[in-house]
Amino acid sequence: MAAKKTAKKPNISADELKAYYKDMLLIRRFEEKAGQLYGMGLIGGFCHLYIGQEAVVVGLEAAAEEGDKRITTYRDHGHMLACGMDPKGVMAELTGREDGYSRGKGGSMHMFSKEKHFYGGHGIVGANVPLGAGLAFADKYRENDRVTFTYFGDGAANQGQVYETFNMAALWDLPVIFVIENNQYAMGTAQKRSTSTPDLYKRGEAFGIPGEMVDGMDVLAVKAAGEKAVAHCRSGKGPYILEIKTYRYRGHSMSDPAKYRTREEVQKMREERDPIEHVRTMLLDGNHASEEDLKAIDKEIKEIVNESAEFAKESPEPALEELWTDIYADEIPQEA
Ligand SMILES: Cc1ncc(C[n+]2csc(CCOP(=O)(O)OP(=O)(O)O)c2C)c(N)n1
Ligand SMILES: [Mg+2]
Repeated sequence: MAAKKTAKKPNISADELKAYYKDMLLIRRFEEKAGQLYGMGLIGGFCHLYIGQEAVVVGLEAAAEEGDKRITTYRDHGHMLACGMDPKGVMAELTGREDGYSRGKGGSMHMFSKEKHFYGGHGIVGANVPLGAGLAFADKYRENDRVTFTYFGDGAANQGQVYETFNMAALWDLPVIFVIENNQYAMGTAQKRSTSTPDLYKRGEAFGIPGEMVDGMDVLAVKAAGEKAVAHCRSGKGPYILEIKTYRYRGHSMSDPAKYRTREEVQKMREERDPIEHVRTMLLDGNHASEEDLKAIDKEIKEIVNESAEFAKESPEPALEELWTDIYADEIPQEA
């Protein structure tokens, strides 16, 4: 089976490029705002920011089609925004308010959207991987041509349940893309300290699952690799692995003192590999947008984010009776 490195860059229109710029900027500014609200005590509990990794989810969403599914870990705000969930509902959930996606009872790691085929938001490392294969199994069973994007980290990639899932997904040719977001750290542990064979895209070889390594700081490279993986899955050839090399700028969660890496390491990444700056430069150098155009986009995004924060602050906390709702399903769920 093929295990090739980095995809070729496709031709792209100015409008598309601007759309990716916008989508990545929305995630960046939203996460910065979430960090601020956390500092002010308006967000409690766990909160894992996605800053630095924006090109991964924006590139893959560009390769997805209506009806495709996604499931991810606790580092999930970017995934929700990229698949079109409302920033107001996400921010209201982060702040534990009634208008949040889980009515204020789920918080950062537990949001879902049936409408956008977003299946969470999971706090247990690795646990969403078999669930993702299960979603793909349902689609195979129903004989539609949907694909499931199952995201997990480099740390999760060392878990046993991942390989049990690979086996079944390959055995049954499930239409699932295993997206390993390799941000090079699992909490405070660098990948080289925890992983015997660092090329995670090769981890499917024993099961006959093809894999590819992708530059996760380049949204176009991610999109191209995503399109290839989607075509593979949709044509009935079974699962595909994308190891997407990326980097998180912030700590593992809001309570991370970040003593396991130097400031210089983070600074170097920000200065030399930032995925948003990369697209910004392409837009300006290619004369696809002026400084003024980009300023207007920045303003628009800032307004969306500020509105989401205001909305969240004004939304009430859930009523006490809500403690007793959403515990058991009232009816047997039917086809999604
Ligand atoms: C089963 C389990 N073990 C341990 C933890 C604690 N934990 C939370 S995140 C994490 C690191 C996971 O790292 P990685 O898979 O690389 O994802 P990243 O946080 O980098 O996105 C650990 C060990 C957990 N939530 N679940
Ligand atoms: Mg990681």
